[in-house]
Formats: sequence, C-alpha cells, structure tokens
Amino acid sequence: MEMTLRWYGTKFDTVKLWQIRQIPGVKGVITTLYDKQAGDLWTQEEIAALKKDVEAESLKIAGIESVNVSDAIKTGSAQRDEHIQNYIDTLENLGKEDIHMVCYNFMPVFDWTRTELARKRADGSTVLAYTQEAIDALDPEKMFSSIAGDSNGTVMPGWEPERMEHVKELFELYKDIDEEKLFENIVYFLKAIMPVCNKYDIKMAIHPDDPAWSVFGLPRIINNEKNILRLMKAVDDVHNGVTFCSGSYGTSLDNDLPHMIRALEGRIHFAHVRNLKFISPTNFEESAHLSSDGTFDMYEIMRALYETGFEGPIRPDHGRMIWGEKAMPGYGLYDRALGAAYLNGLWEAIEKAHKA
Ligand SMILES: [Mn+2]
Repeated sequence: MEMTLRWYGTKFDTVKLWQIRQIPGVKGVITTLYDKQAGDLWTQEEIAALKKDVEAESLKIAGIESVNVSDAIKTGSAQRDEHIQNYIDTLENLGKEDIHMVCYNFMPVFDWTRTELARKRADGSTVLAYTQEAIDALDPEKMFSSIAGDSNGTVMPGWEPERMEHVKELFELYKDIDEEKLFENIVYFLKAIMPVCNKYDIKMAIHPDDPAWSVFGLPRIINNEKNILRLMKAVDDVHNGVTFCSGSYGTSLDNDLPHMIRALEGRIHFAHVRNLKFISPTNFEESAHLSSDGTFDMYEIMRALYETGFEGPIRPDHGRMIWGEKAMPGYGLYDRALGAAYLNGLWEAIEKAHKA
C-alpha cells in the first residue's frame, strides 16, 4: 500500500503540502481540480499545473478523488453522452499525465450525508455525526443550509453551493430513477469508459454510498457486498474497481468489512480507512482511527487488505477536529496525521508478523 492524504488544492485547502510531506510515510496526495463541475472537461494543461504544484513539494499525485459523475450520467438524461465524452477525454488527459487511479461515486443528489459537522465528544474534540432521527425530521431542501453553516467557511465535497441551489430540480430529475435504473446507468457509463481506462491503465474506484441506505427516498446501489460484487461482475474488467471506504460501508452494521475486502480481492484500487463509534445502529459518530475509540477492528481491516495483496493508495479518512484547528470538517491536518501514523504502524506489524 501507499500511504497518502487527501488534498483539495492550493486555493481550497487549509492544509499545506509541506505539512503533508512531514507526516511520516506519506509520499503522495489524492487530489482533484476542486472547482470543476461534474460533466466538465479537464484539460491536460490544468492537470499538468496541478501535478507541478504537488511535485514542487516533493510529493506525487497518487490518484484523483474525484472526477465527479454528472447527474445527467446518473439519470441517463439527454446530456449524458456529451458528459460521458468529456469524462473519456478527461481520463485520456489524466492518462497522458501518468495518473492511474480515479475515485468517483454514483450517489444521487447528495454526496455523503451527515446531520452534524461538529458533534462534541467527551475529550472536547469535534466530529461529524449522523442520526436517522435528524434526517427523518429534515426537509431535504433545507439539508444544504443546515450543513453549510457548520463548515468553517469551506466548501464541502459534494455540497457545492452551485449544485445545492438547484436541489429541488435535482430531486425532480431523480423521481423516476429506481435502483435498477441507476444500476443500468452506471453499467452504461462504465462500458463507455473502459476502452480509455484500458489504453492508459486507469483504475476506476467507485466510492460507496454514505450512509449505506436510502436517504430522502433516493436510490442507493453501492452499499453492501452483494451489490458491489454485482457491479464488478456486470463490467468484469480490472479497471472497474472499488474504493474500499470502511467508514461508508461500515455505516451499516450488517456489512462485515474484512469479509468484503476479501471478497473484492484484486478489485480494490484505493482504500479509505477510518473508524466509527455507534451509539445505536442509526446513530453514529466518526471517532479517532484507533480500534478502541470506535466500533471497528482496524487491525482486521488492515490485515484483510494486506492478505489480499492490496497495493494501491490508502488514506486515513475524516479526522476529528483537535488542538484548536480550523479546517474543513473531517479534513484537518492533525487527526488525519495521527490516523496515517496509526495505520502505518498496523501495517508494519502485520507485514513483519507475516514475514516472521
Ligand atoms: Mn470515504
């Protein structure tokens, strides 16, 4: 595995590349052109400029998170083929710049959903949290304003104000899209992009839905072992792969995370490893990475990745906000650095135990 940190670019991230470089074992970042809208074309010049920024600090781009998929592609509307062509051209330009892993998701309307961005824990740290009760009491059109007030002035991924202004129309767009239709549309998309992925060896890595169940009646299809294996089989090409996000699949306690990793052997191209603390099955908060601070056995998750020969980029995921830091919720420097150090420690121990 290759330890990385997510970085949103010079213009958007409170965390600096030189700080990331000082985290032991981190040699690369997972980044994006954050001001692109889904459906836009990324030019080779823009990608080269991003790469130059990263390499100037002696880091490398280990992959892109994300090249977002437009609602036209997800719903199969009239603009779909034009957006797919832009996606193909974007992949071509990434390939020419020697970038070989692209994370994306296929969630309708909202990216991940949390109901609190700064729940205070006993130690004074704050974390993102989710309760079904809060969702059930909320008008989905108000979701954005309830999230935006809490984000320390940053733009949260998947919650871009430009999109959220049209949230009512977005819901309208999805009104006839059920799980089967959404599945058909993702297969259509993947089949269209596989040739360019094969040409440049670009591994597509779908991020799971978060939480792993339907919110506001919207369909969810990337949420458990059966459904992700169905997608792997529907487009049976190694370039059709997975971002294994423990904190997203893990929102459902029915998902056996180490078992899923083993079932997906060879198709996991990127890993987000973080922990959740469950108060009840529908009320959870994002804890520190350490097993004992949350609900998951992080050792077993890392062992499953090791034993299935995982070689891709990995990153600590959302961290707590600690030590007075002000940053995008989940994406401060300090707790993610602690997470990276912890995951590196687990990996070293697992590797040495195997070799002994
Ligand atoms: Mn994730």
